[in-house]
Amino acid sequence: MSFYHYFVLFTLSLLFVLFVVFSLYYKDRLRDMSGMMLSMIIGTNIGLTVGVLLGSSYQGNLFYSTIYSIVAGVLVGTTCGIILGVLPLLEGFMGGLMGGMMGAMLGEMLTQEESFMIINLLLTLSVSVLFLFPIIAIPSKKDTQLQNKKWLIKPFSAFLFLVIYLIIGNQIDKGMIFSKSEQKESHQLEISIDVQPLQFTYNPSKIVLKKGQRVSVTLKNYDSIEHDLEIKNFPTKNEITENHKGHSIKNPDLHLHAPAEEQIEMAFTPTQTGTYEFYCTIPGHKEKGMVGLIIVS
Ligand SMILES: [Cu+2]
Repeated sequence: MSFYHYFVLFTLSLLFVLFVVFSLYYKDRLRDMSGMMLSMIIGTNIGLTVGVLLGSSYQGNLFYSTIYSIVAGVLVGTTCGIILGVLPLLEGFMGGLMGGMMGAMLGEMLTQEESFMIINLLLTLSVSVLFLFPIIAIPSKKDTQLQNKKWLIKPFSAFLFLVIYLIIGNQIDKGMIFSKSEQKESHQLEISIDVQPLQFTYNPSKIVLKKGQRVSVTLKNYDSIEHDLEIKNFPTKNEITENHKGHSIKNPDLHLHAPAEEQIEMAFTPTQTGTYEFYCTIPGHKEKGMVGLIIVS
């Protein structure tokens, strides 16, 4: 989860509290239809926002993003509905259900960047709903007094505050993502394995890697015949983990093939701890000593 996720979740929680407070404050002055509309918009909007957020962050896991966003939408929608009446309750429930489903599907189809834009839009909509409460409520004596005062400045400053709030939320996140990717780059491990002429050994033959740390392995073949390096059942992140150079091998998990007096490089990220054996697949080479160990800790 990036900072932006926390920012959005914090904003949503804050909105949830505000929706409840507003519902309690205005419940006696809202007609059934008004309450239905409000809880429907609130449920749908929250469901959509959480759905887009989760759908884009957990791509390929539509089931969980759908369930979680429905729960969020239904929770917020029905809570406001309970306060406002039976029909608003049903409307809030259905709104949350539909918003969660649609949001998760939409998020699944979007990249993170695109989803952030949609989320900002949905957050703006959710905040706007807060202003709907006083607008559609039956006016009280206190309100008519208030409306005569600088009514224009209030929505304008609220809008300005919202825009600045969202921009800050986005900017801080961009800064965080940038520094994170820089860290990742500099933390890549570089390992080089030599094969000297007529030696039939890997140098070094024991390599220690860290789980989750990207590593770049270079196989340097100084011999006048070809050599390779293969590891069976080696769990890595889905990156290119084969470098055949015209060599055909049945689905190895990791394969590096270096023709005579050439070197070959490959980067991957080990995903499981354990000890793995690597060896040369050229007939006879393993037996002559072309074996080594990779320890992932
Ligand atoms: Cu070999």
